[in-house]
Amino acid sequence: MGNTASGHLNWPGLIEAYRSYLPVSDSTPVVTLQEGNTPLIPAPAIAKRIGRGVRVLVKYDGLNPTGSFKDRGMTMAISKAKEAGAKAVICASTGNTSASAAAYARRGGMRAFVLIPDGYVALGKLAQALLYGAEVLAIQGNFDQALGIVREMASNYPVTLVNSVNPYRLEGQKTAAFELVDSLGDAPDWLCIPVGNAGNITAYWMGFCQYHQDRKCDRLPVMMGFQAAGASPLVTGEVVTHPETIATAIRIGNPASWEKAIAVQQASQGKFNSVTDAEILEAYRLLASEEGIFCEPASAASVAGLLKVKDQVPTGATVVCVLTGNGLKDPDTAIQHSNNQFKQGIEPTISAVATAMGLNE
Ligand code: AN7
Repeated sequence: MGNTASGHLNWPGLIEAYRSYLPVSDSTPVVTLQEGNTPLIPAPAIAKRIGRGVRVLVKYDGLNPTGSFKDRGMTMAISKAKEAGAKAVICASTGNTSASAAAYARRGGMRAFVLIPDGYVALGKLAQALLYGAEVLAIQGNFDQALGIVREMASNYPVTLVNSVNPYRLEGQKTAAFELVDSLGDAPDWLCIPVGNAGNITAYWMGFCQYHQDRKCDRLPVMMGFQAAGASPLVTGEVVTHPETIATAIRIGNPASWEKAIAVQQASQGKFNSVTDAEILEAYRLLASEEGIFCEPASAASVAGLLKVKDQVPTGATVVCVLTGNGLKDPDTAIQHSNNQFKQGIEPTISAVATAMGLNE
C-alpha cells in the first residue's frame, strides 16, 4: 500500500494491495485502473427506518473506474488472460460486465467482444462499451441465452471467457470483503447484496472465509441475497425462462453460480429474498434523496431487501449493503422515476420562476 499517512493516497489497485491473497506471480502483467478501495458510507436515514441501534453502511462500489464492482474481477481476469497470451476476450452481459471487460481488455491491448440482450442494457453501460472500443453484438434474446452462446464460443474459438464462470473474476471480487473487514475491524453481522448470476455473493463469501482463516476477522456475516421479483430463481428454486425487472442488471433467470450461491446461503445461515420493482425504486429514490447516494436500480435491491426484512435484523447489528453500480449508468430510469419535481416550460421571468417555486401563493 501507499507510504502516505492515510495509506490510501497512493492506492495501487487491488492486485497490488492484496497480492498475497491472489493467484498472481511476478510475471503476471497487471492490467489495472486502480480499482477497489471504494468508500464505506454510513446510511443514517436507512438505519433510522430500522431502529433498535442497528448500524447501516453502504459499500459504494459504483465508484470503481468503470462505475461498478465488475472492475474488481476484471483486473484479475484480464491480467490472467494477458499472461496466458490471449488476444481477445468475450462475455455476455446485462451491461456492467461489458463496460468493464471493454475498458480492461482495451487497456491490455486485446479485442473485446460483448453479447448483450438487445434493448435491455442501460444507456450509460452501452455508451461505455462502445466508447471503450468493444465489439458489441446485441442478440434478440436475454442474458441467459447470451451466456450460453459465449460459453460455447470460448470453447471453440481463440477467445477467453471473462464472465464470472472465469474463476479469476471471483478471485478479484473477493477483495471487497477484505476491504470491509479492513475498514470495520471485523466482518459485518449482515451483508445485503443484490444477486443476478450469483458471482458476487460467492466472491464475498470466499473473501470473508479467507480472512477468517487468516484471523483477520472473528466472525462471518449472515449473507442476505436479494433478487428482483420477476427474476428470482434462487428464491423460487426454479429457472425463470422470461425474467423481467426494471433492474436490468439483474434480469437473469438461470444464475451461473447457482449451486455456489446456495452453499453460501446455507453456510452463512442467510437467506434469499425477492423485492418488487416498486420496492427497488423506493429504495433507489430514498438512497439518492436522503443519503445523497446515487446507485443504479439493481444495486438498490440490497437496501430494498434490508428494509423488507428489517424486523429480522438483530438488535444493534452492523449491516453492510453492497451498492454494486453507479446511478449514472441508467439515466433513463432516474428521469422516469424521480419524484416529479421536474417542472418544464417555465417562462424566463422572475415571477414565473417564483410561481413555479411556490413562492407566489
Ligand atoms: C449493478 O453485467 O451480470 O450476482 O452482465 O451489474 O454477481 O451477477 C451484472 C450483474 C448486481 C449481480 N448489481 O451480480 C453483467 C451482470 C449490478 C450488476 C449484479 C450485476 P452477480
